[in-house]
Formats: sequence, structure tokens, C-alpha cells
Amino acid sequence: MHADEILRALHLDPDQLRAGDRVVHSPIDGLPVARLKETDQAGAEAAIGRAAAAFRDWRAVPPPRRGELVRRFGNELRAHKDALGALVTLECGKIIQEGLGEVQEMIDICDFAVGLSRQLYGLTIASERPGHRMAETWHPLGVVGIISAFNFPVAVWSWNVTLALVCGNATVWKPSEKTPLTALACQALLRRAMAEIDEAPEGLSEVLVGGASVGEQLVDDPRVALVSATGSTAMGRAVGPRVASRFGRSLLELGGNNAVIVTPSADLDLALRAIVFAAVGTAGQRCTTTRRLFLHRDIADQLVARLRQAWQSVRVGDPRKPDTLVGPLIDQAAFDKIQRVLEQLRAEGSRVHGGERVNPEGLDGGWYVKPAIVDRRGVAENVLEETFAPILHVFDYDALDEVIERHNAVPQGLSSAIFTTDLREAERFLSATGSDCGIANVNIGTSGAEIGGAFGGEKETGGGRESGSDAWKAYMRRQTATVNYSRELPLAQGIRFDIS
Ligand code: UN1
Repeated sequence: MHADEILRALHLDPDQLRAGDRVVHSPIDGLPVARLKETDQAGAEAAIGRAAAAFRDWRAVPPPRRGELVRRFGNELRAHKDALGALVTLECGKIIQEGLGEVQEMIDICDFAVGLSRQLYGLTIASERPGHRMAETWHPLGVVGIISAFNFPVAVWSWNVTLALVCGNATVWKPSEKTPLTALACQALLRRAMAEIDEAPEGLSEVLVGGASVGEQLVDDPRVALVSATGSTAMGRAVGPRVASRFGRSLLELGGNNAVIVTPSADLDLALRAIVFAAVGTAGQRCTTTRRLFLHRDIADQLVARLRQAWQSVRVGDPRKPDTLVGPLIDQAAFDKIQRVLEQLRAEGSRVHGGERVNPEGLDGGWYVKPAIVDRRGVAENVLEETFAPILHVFDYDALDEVIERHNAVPQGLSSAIFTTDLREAERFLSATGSDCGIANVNIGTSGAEIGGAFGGEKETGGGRESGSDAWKAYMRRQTATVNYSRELPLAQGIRFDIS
């Protein structure tokens, strides 16, 4: 499909997307696909104001009715899955399968949120006083600011917006400046669903198109009760303290430095397939991408040989072609960064395989790279920094205790995996003395989590949890309510305070 056809299929008018200064390039060939009008300071101020006003109405709409909006949004996504998937591919360079997968992830979270809209459970608590009842109620929070990254331009927003909406909040979204088109498409689909729900006020979902300054405005505005931000640790380091300084809440989903351990008992065929997907899929540009691989010395030679072969044969190229497995990097800066990192590793004496530029025919302006493997067997030191690229560092180990220490000895703590058929090793990895990450898998790679679980990680990953389980609680305020239905006034802690 041609770009204009994709945009029209998503209810966007291509002519209106050519009138601004912000040029959107496709990483597929580097050519411009749109010129968008940016949101200026006054525009952002007004958008946050509309969201704040919308919140005042929306918070009083019964949650199952709020769920009805999200159900209809899910139906819009189903009806537009191919077009939105194609736009994700066009704007961020993901292969078609992954573009579609991202839209499926949106549909799944819609279903989850609809179910949630009839739950939002609170606890009842045993009161120490006779004739008293204690309960916890979850109330809507306010305006939720969503800052998202280029690599999951639509799914991560959907985790936030669907939960925020059923929880009774309004949202303001600042997408990555590299992927604003997909944001406008999502907004158009959500607005179609809103048009079918009388109670849905204008301003329930706002989008800010722009760079860091508009993001900062969202971060600093006291009307924004929660800032949910996905991106680098550097971004989180800037956002977290700023939101905290005004006593706002933040939910941070930052860098990962995810590792896989392969033990001697592992099913190596299965491990190989999982590692390839997790390390080179999405061109290594997932926060859950496998960056470090620890192989037991008994199986290391064998597996490294097979991995190198797989790395050589992986098809890099046009993400729109069905047999491509690795599409382009997001831009030249990403390519240059890979070259710098690999150059330094070579200078330090590491054996680097891959990492060369690939030039698919007719796509000269795109930045394609052969995934790289860095063989660091025999080297004890760790990789402490995340390079958002398809570079896999391979280490070897002798003992499980030792490798778990090395696995955890990095500043980040998002996702982790062990490949083993030994119950003791698997359970140890999942225990309190095992992986210190927010996500820990057995015989599954580090990426590609389902929406039903809470998603996020520890340490410099930011500590936030989004998506499934009880992550919805971050989007609500908790109220402890105690009711006295007796004729007495017993005080808590048995305090006596008689006035006559
Ligand atoms: C991200 O890269 O920011 O688990 C999110 C995964 C996806 C989400 C990744 N479901 O890889």
C-alpha cells in the first residue's frame, strides 16, 4: 500500500499532513512521508486544559460505560489492523509481522481493560471498633500524561490509555518526535469510538506533536497527576525528579540490559530460536531485547557456532517484504552509535562478528545493519550500558551461583531468561536469590511479553509497572473509608477523650 492509501484507510487526510514544519521520515528509505504542524506552548497549555475539563465529567461516568468506549476502540483497531500495522512499519521500520503484532497487543489490552472496567476492586478491612466498617475505594486520578518511544509507537500508549480511560482519567499523549503519524492515526481511531459514546467528552484524549520542550511542559504541569514515560534511562532521570518536585506521580519504563542464561541441560534448538528472535528481532530496538548471553562452558562452543550461522543467514532488508526478519534502524544516529560501540570493542580486543551496513536495493536512504555478535568468552567484565541496537554480547560461565551474580551486576533490571530443563536451576533463577528483574522467564526469550502480566523493571529501569495484573492501580487514587454505623464513638487505639 502507498503511504497516502494507508493514511486514508486510517481516516487521516494526507494533504493536511503536509502543511507543517516537523518532517517525518520513513526509516525504510529515509524519505519524508509527512510534514506535521507542531503543537506550540499555547497549544499544549490548551490541550492539557481540555483534558482537565474532560476529566471532571468522565470521572463520574460508571466504569463499565467507560469500558464500553474502550471496547469500541478495540473494534476500531480490529477493523484497521492491517492499515495501522502498515503505518507502524512505514514510520518506525518494524517488519510487517511485528507491526501487526503491535496492533494485536493493543487489541489485547483493550479486551483486558474492558474486563477491568467491571472490577477495579478494593478491599474491605476488619475494623478494630465495634459497629464500624472499613473499605478501600479506588477513584479516578486526573489527567494522565503519556510519553512514548519510537520503538513501540502505538502499543505502549495503548497500555496506558486503555487503563487510564477505564479508570476514569483523561490523557495527553506526547509520542516520540520520530513517530507522530502513528499517534495521529491512533487518535483518529479513538475519536471514532468516542463519537459513539455520548458521555465521552471532547478532550478525553489529546496528542501533542513536538519535541522535548512540549514533553517538558507535560512533565511540569501541575494539572497532570501522573506522567507515564517510556524511553531511555537518561530521559527518566530528567523526568522522574521533575515530576516528584511538584509531588506528581510518575510511572517510568526505562532502559533494559536483558540477559539470557543457557545451562548445560537446556534444549539448545529451542534456546537458539528464542535467542535469535529476542536479540535481532525489531532490529534490537526493544527495551526487552536480549543484550547479554551467558553460556555454560560445556555448551558454549556448540551454541556460538550455531548462533554465528544464524546471524549470518538472518534476512536484513525491506521490512515490507514478508521474508525479511530485520528491518532498518530508526536513523543514521543509531547506525553511527553501533559503529562507535563496535569500534571500541574491537580496540579492546573483543571478537566482533557482523555490524556492517547492508544496502537493500532502492532503499539507499535507510540505515540497515547486519546484527552483531561480540564474543567475550573468557572475559569477566560485564556490559553495563544499553546500546539500543542488534548487538549481542556472549559470555561463558562455570557455576550457576556465579552467573546469577554476573547476570544481576548491571544497573538495569527489566527482563531476564534462563534456558534449562533442570527444575532446580529454573526455580533458583525465579527465587529471591535469582534474577533481580521485573520479568523472569524460563525457556522463553526476554522479549515479547504478553499484556496480562505487569510489565516493567527494577533499578534504573525505573520501577514502574504497566499493562496487566494490578498495574491499573497506578492510574487511580486509593481512598480508605471508615464508616461508623453505631451510636457510640469508640476511638481507634482505645484512646479515651471524654468531654464531660
Ligand atoms: C518496549 O520495548 O518498550 O515484551 C516494550 C515486549 C513487548 C513490549 C516491549 N511486549 O517485548
